[in-house]
Amino acid sequence: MERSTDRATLYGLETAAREGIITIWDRYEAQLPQCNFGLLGVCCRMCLQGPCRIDPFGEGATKGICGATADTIVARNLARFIAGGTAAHSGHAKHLAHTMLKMADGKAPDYSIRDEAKLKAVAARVGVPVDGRPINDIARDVARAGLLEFSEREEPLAWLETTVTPGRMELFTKLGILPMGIDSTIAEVMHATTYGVDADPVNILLTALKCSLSDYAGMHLGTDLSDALFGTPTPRASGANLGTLRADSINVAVHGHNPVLSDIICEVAVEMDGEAVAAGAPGGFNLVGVCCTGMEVQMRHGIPWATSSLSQELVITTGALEAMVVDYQCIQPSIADVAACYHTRVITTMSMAKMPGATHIEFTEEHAKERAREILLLAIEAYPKRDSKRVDIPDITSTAFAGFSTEAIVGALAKVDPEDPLKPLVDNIANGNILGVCLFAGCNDVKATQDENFIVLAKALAKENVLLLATGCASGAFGRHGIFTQEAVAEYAGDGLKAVLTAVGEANGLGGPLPLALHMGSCVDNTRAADVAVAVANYLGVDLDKLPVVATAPEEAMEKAVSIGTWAVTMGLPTHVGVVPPVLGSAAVAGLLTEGIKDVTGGWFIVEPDPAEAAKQLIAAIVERRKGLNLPVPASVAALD
Ligand code: BF8
Ligand code: SF4
Repeated sequence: MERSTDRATLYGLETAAREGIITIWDRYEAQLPQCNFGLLGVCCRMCLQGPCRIDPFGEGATKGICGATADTIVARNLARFIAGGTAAHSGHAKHLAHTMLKMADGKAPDYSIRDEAKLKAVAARVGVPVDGRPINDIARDVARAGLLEFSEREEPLAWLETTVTPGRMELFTKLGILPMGIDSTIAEVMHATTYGVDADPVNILLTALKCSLSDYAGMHLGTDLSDALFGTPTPRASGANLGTLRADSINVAVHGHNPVLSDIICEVAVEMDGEAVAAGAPGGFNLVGVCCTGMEVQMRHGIPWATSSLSQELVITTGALEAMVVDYQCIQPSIADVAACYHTRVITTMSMAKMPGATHIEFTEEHAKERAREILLLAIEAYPKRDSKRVDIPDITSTAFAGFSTEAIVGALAKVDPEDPLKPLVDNIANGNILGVCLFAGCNDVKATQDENFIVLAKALAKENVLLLATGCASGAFGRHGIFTQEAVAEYAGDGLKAVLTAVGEANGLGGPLPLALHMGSCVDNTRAADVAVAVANYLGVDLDKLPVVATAPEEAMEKAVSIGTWAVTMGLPTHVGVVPPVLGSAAVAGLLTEGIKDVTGGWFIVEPDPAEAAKQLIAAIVERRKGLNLPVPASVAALD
């Protein structure tokens, strides 16, 4: 199997091999063959009498020591995966709520409300009084309302109830999966799946769906608070890929997820640029992003994005990186080992995310700029130790348009129809110029050739006039392969999609189309796409499970991607995954996720590693939805059936 389709990654891998650096791909190969019990999800380690494993062929043990079946074990493992993803996303949101609260109380002087309109809109939505109040008072109440989402309450989560369709709320109530607290739902999954509690796979899956709705609410909260604190993104051009590192600059990578750190680093790097020049780097500081925090600063500041989680080690093997500053999530512990072979400083910043071999500078909101300054001084200190003979930056960069928040998309549509902004989108879906909408999300996974599934799928769907939205590492794949450009529209879009993107782009003074896909932000920002779908559903007066909207995580890897995929299905969307999740050890669980659930939520999982085949199945799902709404199906698409 090829390791990547990205030229810069392949270039970096050659450098790594030459330098004797071990990367994630080498470690993956060293793990092969991986344990089939684990791959099938039938290994249980939930008590000390185990580990137990079930023989999927029915020849060995058919039950664990306690009597748990493969169905129970697979469902329990999946539920805990989803709880892990939920904890990560909502922990990120909780962090932002604390930041906002400290800011409102005057304890975090380096933060402010940069988007008052967004804060007020969120406040009004969740029932916080707005009129005539000082902005910090509104912020304090919104932050407190956000924190209240975590513990057990008597009413449904505000960030769920006020952001989904009425039909979904009715369904969640009917199914008994309405979460009453984010942390309490995570705890409920842990309780239900511990020794001797829930053995019914269907019931376990329902608890898992409930948890995924907490994930959704936590993510929505995270995006809302980030926008209020740091600004709601607006479209802007930036660069993508490893070629965005500069030999003449002090290169600092911000890596992880939360803009609480990376946004301040951006600000302080500008203030300290003269010091970087004085240290001998004519280009001053050059900040680049890695993973989702990279997306946060790309969306808001146009900071170039260097690479995604899978290829993070290769930012260091350019030999030109002075510091990799990390917060949390998707950070490989191996980066400290790779950095040890260079002059690069790895700087951890969060008390919950430390790493042997790294320097820890605790980042506190009370002293944000001061800490950012300390961090950047370490980068300046590292710069003279750079070995210029080992600098090997691949000269590979693509242009990437980013910044398509929901507000930005609605704003762009308003240039076409100021009275009724959603109308141009809805009309073009109705007339078939846009066949449907597909949200691309999720990771790169070392088990798939990097970016291949993303790009094959994107081209196949765009050709059939599917509007493409992207977040997280999907945005990474699209960015480095030139999908976020106007040129890609000419090359890959079907005629209907091309016409719509061009009409909207021209109405917005772009002198051409919008990019082929709309970069909506980091992984946590997936609810921006849900907001667009909910707005369209409410506009049409139908529920989400009727819309020709699908989702895909074609190279998913992390627990977070599984929890997102699960809420997408719970919201009623057909959702593709390209890496087979560990559920095949239970035909019952696999069947429920890919078929049975369709009758419950309207959504279902499509598990298909072949991207060309996945494209056909996603188009078929869109066509089925169009027929359900009595919308025309173009003959060319009908012929694909
Ligand atoms: O949260 S897409 S590899 S970087 S988990 Fe991680 Fe997956 Fe990337 Fe962002 Ni999301
Ligand atoms: Fe084995 Fe049951 Fe313990 Fe799991 S919970 S390890 S199946 S005895």
